Amino acid sequence: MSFTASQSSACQLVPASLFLNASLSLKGRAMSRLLFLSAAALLPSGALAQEPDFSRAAQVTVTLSSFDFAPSSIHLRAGQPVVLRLVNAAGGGHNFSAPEFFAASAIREQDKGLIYKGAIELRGNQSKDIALIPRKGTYKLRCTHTMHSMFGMKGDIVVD
Ligand SMILES: [Cu+2]
Repeated sequence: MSFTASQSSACQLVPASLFLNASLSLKGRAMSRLLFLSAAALLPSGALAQEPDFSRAAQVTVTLSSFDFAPSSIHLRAGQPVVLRLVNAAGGGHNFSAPEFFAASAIREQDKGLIYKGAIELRGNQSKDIALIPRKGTYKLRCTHTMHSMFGMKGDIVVD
């Protein structure tokens, strides 16, 4: 910026610069509001794009008992949303432990808390639903409760 002749007439310069600042900040505010609005408009669709529609997902029931998974070989389609319904038919607790499977899958946001250290715990006669999108692979499944897998409580999950 160069101040030449106008520098002497400060009384004219000051209001002009105030006006300029005011119009700039108005523009800035309008611009940030516009950016905010477009960001807000993007958020819901972005969230939808990330969170798939599980309402029409196939449901696959896995029954846990002492000491078995039924079926012991779970077959899923890669990339297809699915709701795993885990049903503990036993009076005692069991878990559905498949750390590699869960790590490879896209878990529905609200269900992430069901998994602790790669396993879903079920008290006696408890059921839990977990929605996810599995990734191609073969994964080990077992119950990590003491001796349960030795007694036969193990299986696999085949995703193709
Ligand atoms: Cu068990």
